[in-house]
Amino acid sequence: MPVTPDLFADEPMADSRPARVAIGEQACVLRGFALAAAPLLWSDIEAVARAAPFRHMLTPGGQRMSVATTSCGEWGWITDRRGYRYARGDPESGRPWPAMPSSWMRLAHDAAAAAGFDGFAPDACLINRYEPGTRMSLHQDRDERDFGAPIVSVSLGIAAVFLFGGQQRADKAARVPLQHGDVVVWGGVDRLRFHGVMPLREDVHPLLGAQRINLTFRRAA
Ligand code: MD3
Ligand code: FE
Repeated sequence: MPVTPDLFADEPMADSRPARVAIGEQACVLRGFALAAAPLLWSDIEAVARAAPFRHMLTPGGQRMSVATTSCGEWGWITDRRGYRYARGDPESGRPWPAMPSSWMRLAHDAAAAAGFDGFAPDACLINRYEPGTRMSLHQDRDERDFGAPIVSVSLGIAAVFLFGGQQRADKAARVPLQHGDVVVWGGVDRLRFHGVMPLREDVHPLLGAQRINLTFRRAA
């Protein structure tokens, strides 16, 4: 068989609209939705991290998280020996979190709308940094006041395998590959499903290097 190099293996689909792939009744992947925005997102992330550096927070049980985190927006997600919660300021600096860029807010709003959730106005963006070997174990997101709002997640950098479980921790989890530029929206009946991320494989991304960054947009308060 002739070996034909696939010139377009890493290119977005030529089709103008990114594919919308349902992974639950009210959860879907918008493939490549953030691809065009990625270079600006990345330079904004670097600016946020200069003002509020990535850090490995402690779980309430005293374990250092392998994922490094920071936040922007009115509220930031934190954890320490006192518990998981949202805080108005960065506990490391005592200053407010950096503002959420308006282009990020628009992107999150438009992704939510494309998934059927109108009027999403996030007041928090948690920024997770994964290096090769880093994982996130199965958990639910329940620190937000109102579970009626969806959560929008943007994946950048090295690809990862997302674990999408059920309402109970023991429910079998589906494996969803997430690539640079993919956006996932969760809401309604899927809002409290258990989820996690498989250990990141060793790889180098042309824009971000040897890491994966995940932005999660939330309505915290
Ligand atoms: C699924 N982050 O920060 S995407 C988290 O890739 C988190 O960094 C992962 O889980 C990451 O809490 C996964 C975000 C996500 C957020 C909320 C969800 C996935 C969700 C709610 C229900 C189901
Ligand atoms: Fe989560």
